[in-house]
Formats: sequence, C-alpha cells, structure tokens
Amino acid sequence: MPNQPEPSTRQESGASKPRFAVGESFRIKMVQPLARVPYDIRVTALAEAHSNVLRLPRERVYLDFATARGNAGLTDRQLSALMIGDEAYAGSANFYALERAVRDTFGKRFTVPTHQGRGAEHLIVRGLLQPGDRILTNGSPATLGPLAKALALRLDVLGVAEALDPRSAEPFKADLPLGRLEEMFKDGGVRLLVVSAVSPLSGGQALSLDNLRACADVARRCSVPLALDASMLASAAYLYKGLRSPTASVRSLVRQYAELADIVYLSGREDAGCHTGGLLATDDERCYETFRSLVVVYEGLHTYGGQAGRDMQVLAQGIEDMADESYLAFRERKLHYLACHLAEAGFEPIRPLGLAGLTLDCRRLQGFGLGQPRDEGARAANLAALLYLVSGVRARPMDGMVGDQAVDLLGLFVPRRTYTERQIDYLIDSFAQLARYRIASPLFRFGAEDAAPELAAYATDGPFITDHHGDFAPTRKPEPYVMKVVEPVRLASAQERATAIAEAGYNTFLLRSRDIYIDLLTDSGTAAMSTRQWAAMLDVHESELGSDAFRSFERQGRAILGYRHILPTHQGRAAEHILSQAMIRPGQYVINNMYFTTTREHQERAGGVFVDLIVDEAYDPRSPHPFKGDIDPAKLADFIARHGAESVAYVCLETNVNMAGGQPVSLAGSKEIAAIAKYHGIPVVFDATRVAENAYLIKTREPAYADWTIKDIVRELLGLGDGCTISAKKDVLVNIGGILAVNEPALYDRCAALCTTFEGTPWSGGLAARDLAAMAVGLEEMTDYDYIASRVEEVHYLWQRLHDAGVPVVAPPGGHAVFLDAAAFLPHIPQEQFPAQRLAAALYEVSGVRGMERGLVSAGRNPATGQHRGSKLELVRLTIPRRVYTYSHMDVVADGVIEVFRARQKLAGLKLVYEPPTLRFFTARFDLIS
Ligand code: P70
Repeated sequence: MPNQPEPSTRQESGASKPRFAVGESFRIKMVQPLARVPYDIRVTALAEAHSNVLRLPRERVYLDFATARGNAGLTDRQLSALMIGDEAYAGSANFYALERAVRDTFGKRFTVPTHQGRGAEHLIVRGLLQPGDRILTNGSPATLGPLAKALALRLDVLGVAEALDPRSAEPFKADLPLGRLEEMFKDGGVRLLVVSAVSPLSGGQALSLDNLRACADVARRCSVPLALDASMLASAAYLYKGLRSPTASVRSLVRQYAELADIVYLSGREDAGCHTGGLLATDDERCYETFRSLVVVYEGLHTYGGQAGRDMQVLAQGIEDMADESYLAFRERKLHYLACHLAEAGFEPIRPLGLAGLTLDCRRLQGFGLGQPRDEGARAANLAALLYLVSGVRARPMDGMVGDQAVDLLGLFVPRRTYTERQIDYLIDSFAQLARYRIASPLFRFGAEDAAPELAAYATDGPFITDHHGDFAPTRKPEPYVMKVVEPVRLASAQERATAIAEAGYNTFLLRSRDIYIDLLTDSGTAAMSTRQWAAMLDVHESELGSDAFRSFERQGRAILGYRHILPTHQGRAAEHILSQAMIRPGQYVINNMYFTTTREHQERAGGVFVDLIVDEAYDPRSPHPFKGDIDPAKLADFIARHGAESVAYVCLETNVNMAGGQPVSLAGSKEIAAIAKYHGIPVVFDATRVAENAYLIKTREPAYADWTIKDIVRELLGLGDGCTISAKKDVLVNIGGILAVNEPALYDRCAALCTTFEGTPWSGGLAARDLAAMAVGLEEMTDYDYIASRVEEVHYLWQRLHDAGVPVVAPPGGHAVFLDAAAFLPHIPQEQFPAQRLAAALYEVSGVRGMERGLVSAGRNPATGQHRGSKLELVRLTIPRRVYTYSHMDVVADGVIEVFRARQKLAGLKLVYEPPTLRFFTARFDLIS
C-alpha cells in the first residue's frame, strides 16, 4: 500500500510538532475498553509481584510499554484471515498462502512454519550445529542465549557496547563490527552467523544493507551460513531507506536484505503484527530437508509447524503488509514525538531512534533518590517500579549481562496499532510526575542473580517510597479504550484528490470511500464496535422468534431507556415510520424542535402537519445559548391556546438536535415542556438517537445535574416522555439497528403490528439476532461516563482548535459534530453559488477530509415555484464517528480547515450542472465558476 503521508515524515530532532499534523495510517475498527488501575490496587499488585513490574498480571497494568511483541492491534484483513483458517492436519491452504507470502516478500522458495520465532531459531541451531560450535550474532541473547546454553553451543554477541553508546552518532547501531567479525572467524570454530535486522536492546535500531552485504561476503568466504532474523526487517529497511536509499521502496529493500541471507527467519509477533507464529525460509534444498525432518519432531508437521491454520493465514497477511510505508512513517513519527517530549522531561533516550521503542540508559540516572550504591545495576528496575506506582504504566527494565557488557536499561516498547497519541501523552505526563517522588529505600535484586528478567525478585531495606500522592489527573485525558483492530486508510495524493472531487461534481456524497482519508460525512453506522459487542454477537442463537439476544436487548432497553415495551427496527427511520403511523391522525399537528429530514417525512406521510417551535437562538450560529435544542415554552403554550390540544398528535423532542449543530435540550426546559403537554393531555415522545451525548451536555452545562450519572440523566429525561424512537447507528454504537420504545400497552400493540408488517417479527425488527446483541451491549456502553466524556470532548477539541484559529463555527460546541458556518467563512460567495458546497469540496481537496453540505443544496426547491427553498443556515457538517478517529486525526482535520480558511479568498462559487428531482444533495453535480 504505497501511501506516503504528506508532508515528508523524515526524522527531525526538534520537539515541536510539524505545521501539519500527521494522523494515523488507519482508523479504528474495533476497540477494547480499558480502565485505569486505582493507586491502592497498584501498591498491592507491585508488592505481590516482588517489586518486579514484569511479574504484574496484565489486568493490573493500565498502559503497557514493557513489550511490543505479540500484542499488536490487528488489521481488518488479519482479522478476516483468522476466520479463514483451514484447520487440516496436512497441506492446509493457509500453509500455501504463507509460502506464497514468503516467496513474494523474501524471495525464498522453501518455508517451514514454526510456533514462534524461537521455534525457528531452535531448528536452525539444532540443524546446523554440533555441541561446542560457536555462533556469532548482533542479536538479542534473550532467546538465542538460553538455546545456546541448552545445546552446549558458544554464543558471542558483537556490537552491544556500540549500540548502547549514547555518544555514538552511528546511524545503524545494529551493524556488526566487521574487523572483529573477521578476527573471530579467523580464530575458528564459528559455524553460524545470526544477524538481526535490528538491535533489540536499543529500541530496534537498524542494520544497514551495506553491513549485511559485507557480513555475507565474510561468511561466504568462510563457508559459514548466514541466518537473518527478519522479525523487524521492514523496520530496518524503512530506516535504511530514509538515510541511504530514498528512492527505493521498503518492499524492494526487504527483498534485497533477504537475498543476502542463506536462511531468513522471523517471529510473526514483530513487524508482521501477529500474536503468535514464526517461520524460517531458505532456497537451499539440503538445508530445507534438514529443517523439515526436525520440524516434525519439535514443532508439528512441515505444513503447519505448530501453528493453527488461522495463525498461518494471519501471518501470511502480516508478512504481505509489513512493508506498509505509511504505517512505518506514522510509527516513526510517533516514537519521535515520544522521544522529544521525554527528553524535555529530562529523560534522553538512546539515539538514533529505532522502530521498536525507546531505551533509557539508567546507569548514570540520578534524582528521585536514585544513584545510591544499593541501586547500582538495578536503576531501571527502580524507575520502572516508581513509574508503575505513579501511573499504572509498565516499562521494561533490562539489567544484567549482555555478552560482556553490564547493562541497566529501561525500555519503552510501543505496541503496534494499539495506543493513541493521547495514551502516549499519558506516558509522557507520567514521566513528568516522577519529579514529585523520592525513592526512600531503593530496590535491589534479591535471590538468584541469573534469574530471567521475568522471574527476578527485588527487595528493599525499608519503604520504597514515603511520599504517596495517589492518582494524578492527566492534563490530556486518554481514550478509555485501546485499538484492537484497525482499518488502513490512505491519503490520496493532491493530484488524485483534485481529480476525484472534480469527477464527483464537487459533491462529497459522490466521492468514493477509498479516496477519503478521514470521513466525517456522518456519525451514523460508522462507529467502531467494542470487543464486548463482538463477543456478544458471536454468542447468539439466530431466531426471529424471540432469541436470547432479543431478551438481553429488551432487558437493556428497559433498564437504560425506562420504557416498558421495547421493539427493535432495522434503523431509526423505520421506528419513526411505525410511531408516526400509530400516533398521528391525518390533519393533526406534530410539534418539534427544529426538524430532522426523515422524522419530518414520516410525520407528513402519516398526514401530520409539521411544526417547529425551537427557541429562536437555534437559528443564530453565534448565540452561546447552552441549550439551543429546547422548545420555547411560550411558543408551545401559545400554539396550544390557538389550535387546541386536540389538534396536536404529540410533541417530539429530539435530543442533541442534529440540524442545529448537535445542540442539546435541557432537563429543566424539557420538564417545562412535558408539564405543559401533560396538562393538556398531549403525549411527548423523544427522538433519543443522541440521548447519551445530550445527557453528557446536561451534566456539564446544567449545574443541578453535575453530580448525576449519565444513566440517571438519561432515565430522568426519557422519563418525561411516553416513548421514543432511536437510530441505534449513532449513540448506541452499532453499525445497523433502531429502537422503538413505548409505555402504553395499546400503543405497543399497534406498533408491534406495524413492525410485523414492515420490519420483521416484534422480536427481531428485521435484524439478525447478533445485531440485537450488539445493541444490548451498546446501550450499556453509551452511558459509561468515561466513554461519553471522551467522545464529546474529542468533538469539543476539534471545535476549540477551529474557534481559536478564528474559523466561524456554530457555537456552542455540540455533541456529535462541528458545523462550519460557510456563510461567514466565504462571505464573498453569494448563497446562490453554494458556499457550503464549495467549502466541503475545498476541504476534501486540501486534506482528504469529507464533510457534508447542510445549506441551500440540502434544503432543495419548492415544488410549487421551482425556486430554491432557501435556508437560514449555510453550514458544512463535520460529523465525528464514535471511537474511530483519534486526536491526531482531529489535528489533521483542524489543520485542513485552517488551511482552507487562510486561502479562502481564492475560492469562487459553484454552479449547478445536474440536479435530480428530489433530495438533490445526494446526487447533484456542480462546476466551478471561473
Ligand atoms: C445523519 C443520519 C439519521 C437520523 C437522525 C435523527 C436525529 C433519525 C435519523 C434517521 C443519517 C442521515 C439521514 C438522512 C439524511 C442525511 C443523513 N441521521 N433521527 O447523518 O435514522 O438513518 O437510522 O434511519 O440524525 O445525521 P436512520
């Protein structure tokens, strides 16, 4: 996937952010909820772990930077690969897929799968060496060391001192010192050269292609086989490209590296982004036969090698994708960001940076009470323990001997496709917190000196720290979930974008998704579901006759919404259809707060007369009114007085009013409206599509409810009504689904009958049972305070950045979207030349971001006169999908809008060149007015 982010992402030394933000090369497809671990629990957990953070169970760790192996977020393609596992014992289709990926990527003919990287290492040393033989390596002794010991081999690790030298400017710290290499070959006894593509100790710094070539020459001259550890070969090739070979593709460089080796092997848990699996590959037939006869003894059959079929398929996909340059560029940028901020906080990592993470050399570490003889050699362990106590973050202490070098390092390995920039910020904030603490009695190694790092125990002479500050409040709150599965997205080139928008007739609805980098067209059905939702979806019996999923959907619906009868529908407009048909007698008025297209449509189709009684402030983009969604009680009282209560079918209150800019209704205001309606015997129903966002805005804007839970606010608000319709594709966090809920049994019966006619049984609503299961969990998740706060605050962050830059945006910020006021943005373009349409097109062209016109085009024409209907508001809606985009993405959006704003004078209007008879905004085409 060639996708170079713009502008260039080459290494920079400065801590400042580039002028344009660099967003991820993917968006989130599945999230896993994650909560902070409270301070008291951390204290106990660390004690139970013998003060060794590596002994902490994962659930006691908040953010884990102890390893970047085997814990990557999967790509959506890897996730689907999991599902096409061919679990045949012999000759599985997945093996052949793996073989093909290896041939295409590394150019090797024979592939032997193994359960992990060390399985491959084992076969190599056992197959090629005899006891007493010598191995030379630049790689990690963590796996090779114990293997060599077990098989009575000698292992010499070269280049450790060079890799860790903080003063060295050597850009390729994994390179082998050729002089010493030759010498050792001359000394004799060397039977194998194992070259790792990166240096694992110093954060994954690269091996150069030139050095590997020289090593290969030496090895060939001495007839010693060369095995290349390609677990992070894509990273190495990427770094090499940046410094020495800018015009080559990473993929072609990977191939060149691999061709220099007799054997290529890897752990799938690094650059391939898998959770397990490994392999070795070679062109040498005799070598292959050796390994094939060993693999059946130690791993499995030669066509599965100790992996499930699905694991081979995931690995094949991971290998095919590992040279994704846009992802590698993003990863590099993220690690630089982290390094720069840690350096500012006084923690200078070893440079240059690699692509696994950062390493802090702790040998000379002072401060926090460290630097005493007692902590000599265990400063990293002390720092790691302190960091964990302070923040729940885990780093990796690496101490003891590596080759002939004593090391005391703290590794911060950044898992791939897992943590957002806000979570990286939390790590940075955690380090900044350390200055508040002093270690009173440092930890020292206790028990067996040579215990593996994961098994080491530490002791102290007294209390480790004496100053307890408990939990700190991070300035930049991280999302309450991590990425579990991601979907690659691509920023098309400027040229491609210009062509795409012209071909789309300057209408963002006509763009293809694959040409879009950040899609803010809608928040409808675009959310990333959670692991809990997916788990629930799998565990259902499909039946339209009252499935177990329906039962939990009904239970959650009653609990969260507070209504007695819960009906599923395929989406929101279907619920609106049924409710309108069940409640409106032809000729009756239906009173609304502004309108939503589908709501109004169904009210009118049921013979109702649509009435909008929203407060006047809703139509003033600059009014700071906190509850622009409220119905004006004076208008309502007056309307009833003039038309009579009998003539009103019901009052429909939309939460977080979409067309007004995501503006909420207040609880006080809604109580007043409900009281008036009730007094007159008029029912109240809610469009509760975005009720959770509305509840959050009530909590933050209506002081009486500041201490209420989101759940209680939702219940209090919806408790004012007789029922509600919901498009579950928004707040309920599903990709498809709707809800109709009512109290009165007779009304339910009418609705259930209509549901059967138009949707499906009243226990399915025309949905799969799994969709009901996903909604049941989504109802719970949407009312989680940390989630909804994070969701709305992200929207507000974008709003604030634009507002601060002077961009005209609808105020105050709403719950689900930021609305650009195109009339004020492009005052030189008259409304008949469609300024909002023009603005949406320009934003796409500049940044690959898609928004939606909500102005003259959307309003359509008056069928009687043929004239534009006219629109009081001329807006572009930037709607933020839930749990999909990160703060980095929001920065890209903000930078894009601000860039268009800077150059706004250059934009001219549009003319219509094609217009369909109805709902023209979907398919109309425009041309530039030159
Ligand atoms: C959007 C979507 C849907 C929606 C809504 C409110 C407050 C009901 C519905 C309908 C999708 C959309 C629909 C028509 C035109 C443009 C966009 N809003 N009530 O992007 O629910 O789509 O599930 O049938 O916002 O805002 P559903």
